[in-house]
Amino acid sequence: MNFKRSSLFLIIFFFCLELAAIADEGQKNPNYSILKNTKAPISSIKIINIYSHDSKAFTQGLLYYNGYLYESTGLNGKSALRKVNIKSGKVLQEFKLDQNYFAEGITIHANKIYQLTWQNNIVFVYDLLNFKLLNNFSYQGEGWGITTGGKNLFMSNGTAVIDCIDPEHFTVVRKINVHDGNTEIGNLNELEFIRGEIWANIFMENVIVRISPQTGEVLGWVDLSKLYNLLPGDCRVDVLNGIAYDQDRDRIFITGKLWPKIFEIKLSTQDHD
Ligand SMILES: [Ca+2]
Repeated sequence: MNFKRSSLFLIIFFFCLELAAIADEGQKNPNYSILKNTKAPISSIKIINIYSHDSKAFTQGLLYYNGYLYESTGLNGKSALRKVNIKSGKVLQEFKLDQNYFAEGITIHANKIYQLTWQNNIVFVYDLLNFKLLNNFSYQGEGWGITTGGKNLFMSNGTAVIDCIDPEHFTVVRKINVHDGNTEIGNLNELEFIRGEIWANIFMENVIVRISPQTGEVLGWVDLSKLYNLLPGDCRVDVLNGIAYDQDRDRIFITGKLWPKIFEIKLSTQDHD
């Protein structure tokens, strides 16, 4: 009994050490290794505004729609769909999921909200206005991020493949293999469709990759490592996760899991108008 207990303790101890090492590596070494080898342009960022964000929100999906942010939070028992006031960070409307579900990315298409789940293989479809559950579809594999290109949806599952999805039946129309030159880019997480490109943050890294929806080719990188310096030192934060885009005012919002802030940013080396 004692042996079993001490073995268990040792396993937990080393697991925690490993987690701490990973987190520490992420903080100390913000320059993702691909950035040393890529031929695609690397942008840094300018901070335009800083807003409050619920530091208990384990953000898995973020989007902007008609003046509000919509957010999906994960973890079993804490998963929810939220409508949020940008300036105050206050939650204006919320639907809590059953504890069996771990929510992931969200997108809005045709006045409906699509919310992925991580390993439940199910996407929930809600009415945009009242968050009433309208429908659901099942899919193969894990659900990570989702966004809309207008006609079709784009969905990530943690690999280097983004599925292009027909929103009517939630079936895969085609697959997009994401690559930077000859290097496959995996761990694609939260997504946003921005100026005709798919932007994805990379799980456990402080970078966003800009992807051609047509070819999967990497068009550029955004280095977001400076955001960590702007988070309060005493708060417990998890990884960067969450990109939202206001097309009307060309505003980009970034946050992370348990981050107390949402940042409005611009690229400091704009390669477009
Ligand atoms: Ca998003």
